[in-house]
Amino acid sequence: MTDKKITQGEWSNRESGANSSVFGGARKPGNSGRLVAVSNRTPLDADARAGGLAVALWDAIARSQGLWIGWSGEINSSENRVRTENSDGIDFAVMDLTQDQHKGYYLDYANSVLWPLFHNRLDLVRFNNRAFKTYREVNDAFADLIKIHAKKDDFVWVHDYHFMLLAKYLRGASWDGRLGFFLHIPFPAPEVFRACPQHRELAEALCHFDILGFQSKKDVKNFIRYVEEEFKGKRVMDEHVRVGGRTLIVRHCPIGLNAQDMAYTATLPPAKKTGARIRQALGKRRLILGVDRLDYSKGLPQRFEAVGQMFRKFPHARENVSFTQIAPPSRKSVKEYSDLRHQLDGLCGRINGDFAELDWTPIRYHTRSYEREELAGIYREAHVALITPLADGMNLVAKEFVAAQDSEDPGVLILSQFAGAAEQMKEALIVNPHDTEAVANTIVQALDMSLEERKTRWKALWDGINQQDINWWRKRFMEGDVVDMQKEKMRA
Ligand code: ADQ
Repeated sequence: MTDKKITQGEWSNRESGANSSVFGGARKPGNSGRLVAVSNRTPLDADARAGGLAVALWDAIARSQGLWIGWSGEINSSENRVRTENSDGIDFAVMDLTQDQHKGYYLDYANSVLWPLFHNRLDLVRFNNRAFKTYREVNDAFADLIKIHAKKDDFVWVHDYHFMLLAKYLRGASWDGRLGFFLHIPFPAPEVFRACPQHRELAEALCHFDILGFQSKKDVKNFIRYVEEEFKGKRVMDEHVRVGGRTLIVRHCPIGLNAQDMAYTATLPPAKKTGARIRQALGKRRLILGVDRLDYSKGLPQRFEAVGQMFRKFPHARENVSFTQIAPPSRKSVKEYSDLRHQLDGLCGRINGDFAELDWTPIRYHTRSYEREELAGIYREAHVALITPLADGMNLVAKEFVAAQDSEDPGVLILSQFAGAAEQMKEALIVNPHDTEAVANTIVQALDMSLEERKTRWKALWDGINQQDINWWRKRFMEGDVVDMQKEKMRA
């Protein structure tokens, strides 16, 4: 593959380029096309199949007879073997990665540079120019796969930080079809992003998409400020940014969940059975719950410290509550994750050592994963959910917890100000996860909250997540595209 590094000169030359319509001049009156999703993992993976993204996109892809493109999940020693198959009415085109690509693109660049950088953890970033070359190579290979399997009137919707360069490579190969990108994780402040040696190349590549969707208003602001400062971009309308001779839509588009389905699942027998088991184990005590993937962005050590402080400062709480944290390890091979695991084991041991009674364990910490039905039952049984990430694109657990509650006796959500969800879920008790004393006080406030206040807060939260659910999110992302298509149809 050719080295596609972009120099500042090349970028500014394009400012006077001819390709200047909102959709790069690609839109033809009345074009319909299919929906083509591109994501690192696809629902061909059993693990991803039940996830929100699969649910959100499945019907829309099936209706448009579209397809899903991504990594097969297989590591092949020498070649990018491509497999196509139809599963339940959806076509898939998935590609193996070679061992070197898996290491460079996925482990060393996506997971060890982009993930910590975008979650504000510069201290954990391992910048790696060699891995970036492999990241380029894999993006280029997926661009080729898209060119083979997608058609020019399709809408290609790319997901997440694994594929930030795709649009640039497609445009470079004269692809003028519609391209959208949704970032599931936060977009960092420009000052943090600039620490990355490849920041200009990554951001410039993003500007080749037609629509960029971000989880929070803060992410939108960060991105726009970056292109204004770095590329002399200009906001020309509410959502339109003119940069490098093109106009792109930059949209605030918070992801939701299938709220009705989660609410229903929480009332089914498997959820009830799980709830009954927890009740039996807790006896008269109430449950404070944390549910996360084991990740340093989720603020687990600070959360454990806050719970410890709560037991220290409010001795009466020791008789009334137990804290359960569910956090299955997600990236076992990465050192930072095993360090975190050790840190949590230590904290848990210390707090239990300090406060446990013969018949009571203050902190229970489970590293096993639970089925969706079981999780629904666990959420419904919890009196307080403690969701305190240090940085999080959205955090769907917060929304799932609310959806699973009994409207007559709902639990209380304590939510970090640094979760994207905090912009929407204002009726939660919002906390700064670094302020462990304030979090400890807020737990007690939640435990003492009257039924009336719990119901009022819950109702407002439920209305929000039910209205702005997963289908709302998908439609919102596609909105400009649809609106624009309609305008073009009317003009035709
Ligand atoms: P994640 O970081 O994985 O996703 P999150 O949104 O909290 O974070 O969870 C996604 C899903 O994983 C939820 O449906 C949840 O039920 C499930 N999950 C989390 N912990 C679990 C556990 N312990 N056991 C079983 N299931 C668990 C990224 C971004 C988020 C963004 C999502 C969606 O980091 O900020 O909300 O994408 O855009």
